[in-house]
Amino acid sequence: MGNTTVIAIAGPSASGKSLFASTVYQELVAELGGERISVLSEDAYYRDQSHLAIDQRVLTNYDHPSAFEHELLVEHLKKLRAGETVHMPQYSYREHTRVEETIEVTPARVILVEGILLLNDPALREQFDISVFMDTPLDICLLRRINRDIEERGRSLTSITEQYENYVRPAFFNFISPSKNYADLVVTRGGQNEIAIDIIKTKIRQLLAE
Ligand code: UZR
Ligand code: MG
Repeated sequence: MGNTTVIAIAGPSASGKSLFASTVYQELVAELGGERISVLSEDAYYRDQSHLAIDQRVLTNYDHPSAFEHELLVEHLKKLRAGETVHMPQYSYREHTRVEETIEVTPARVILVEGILLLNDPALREQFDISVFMDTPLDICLLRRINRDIEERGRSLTSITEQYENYVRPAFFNFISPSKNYADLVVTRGGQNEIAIDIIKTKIRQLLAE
């Protein structure tokens, strides 16, 4: 598709998607410079909820496709392909809404996008040239999620286990796991799979050399 290659990295919550994407990105930037690669995160496209009170915001099911403004992500990918700069929203997990500031993302030869429900949406799938799925075992994801959400997202153990049973686990079986069928590449273990990271880096180097 055109002169832009979009690589999607999908998979369950806390499976290592962000780590995988940022490792690929940072290692390639150190090697080749940053102008020809950009990274987008599906989480940044959680819908704005600033019109709701905070005790209302926590009631949202963040693991359901409707929680994301996928239309905006599709629009941004199309603009980037057309050579336009976009302003990616920024999301606060503590406030459960977007913050005022946005991040400028410039068009690039290779765009990495990471998020839980990317491969579930047909309109988004059309935008992806290469799709990767992090097939990290669910128990490992849960352990990582407990540590991360306490340390980085200001959660209590009770809120994590409640969310997990009510939303995260069902979403895995209903939406995330079936979307694995759309992946070109399935990565075991997640963000620390060095061979998989190397394969994607090799592919990107090849694209940039064309
Ligand atoms: P990753 N999420 C929150 O906990 N709060 C929010 O305001 C928005 C999202 C969680 C969301 C999902 N779920 O499982 C996870 N819940 O962020 C996706 N409940 O992010 O892929 O980095 O784990
Ligand atoms: Mg993440």
